[in-house]
Amino acid sequence: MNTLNHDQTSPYIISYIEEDTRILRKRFSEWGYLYIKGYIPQQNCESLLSAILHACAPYICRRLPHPPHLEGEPFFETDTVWDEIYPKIQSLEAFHAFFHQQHVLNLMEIITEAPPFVYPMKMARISTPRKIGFETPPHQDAHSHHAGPTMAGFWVPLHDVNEAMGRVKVLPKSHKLGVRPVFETQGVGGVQCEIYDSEIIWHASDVGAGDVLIFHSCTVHKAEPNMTSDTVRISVDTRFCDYGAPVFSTNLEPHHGWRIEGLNWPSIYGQWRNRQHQYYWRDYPGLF
Ligand SMILES: O=C(O)CCC(=O)C(=O)O
Repeated sequence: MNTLNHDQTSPYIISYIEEDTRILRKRFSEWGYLYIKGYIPQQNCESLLSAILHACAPYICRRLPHPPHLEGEPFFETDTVWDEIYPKIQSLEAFHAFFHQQHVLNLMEIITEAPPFVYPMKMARISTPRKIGFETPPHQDAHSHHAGPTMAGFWVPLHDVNEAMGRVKVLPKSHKLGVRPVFETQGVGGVQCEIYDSEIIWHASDVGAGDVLIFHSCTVHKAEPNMTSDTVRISVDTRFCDYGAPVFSTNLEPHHGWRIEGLNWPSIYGQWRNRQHQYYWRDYPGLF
């Protein structure tokens, strides 16, 4: 296990949507991730970010052209402020619909090699400054989502993110060593997986709104701490798999629905104008 903490960082390998599908798949299988710049149109990110910020008022504000900033005390997942604003974010139709855009499904089908199933559980990440040590620890989604090898994570920053704001780092090729032992730790999710001594080089880059990071279910990834004085980093993510692949039942719940009272699908769907993305998962054939 790597206890020396002498990590080095290299930039993400950039992929281009214009590349041949076979090349993209080969790179994903070789490195365990794909990073595509500007895949999601800026206006889609901006409109979702505005809606999320509306839900975060008065704790997080924004003075354009600056990124979101914290008003008041820092918080992280499960803190009182987070529990107050998160149900409002989860109730946004635009938040869920973001992952069902045809444009996104087309991209994910390159990886899933079959019509993709969008996990019902959608996550918004709010990384505030002055919470160092509470950032997402190194983990594999195969463990946290009880998922098989054909599941992939899909992560999108809603505004430009630099190193100080806390980027997402991936451990290249780490998916090749299977699902690792975990131990309890502080931070989002509460567990971290083992990192081996030879695993020193991580990949991360400053990213722009609408860039997409797709990672294999066994790729180890983590968040850097937010070292700014008042900037808040906001991103969204979910998981995809080939339709019919096994999906563990907890992924059909709203994120944090297990601990925030009243955060359930009827309350989330209550004010939506369109039913298309509601309960689409009910008859999913691969549930266990
Ligand atoms: O955005 C973050 O802080 C963490 C994202 C992550 O770890 C994930 O999507 O699994």
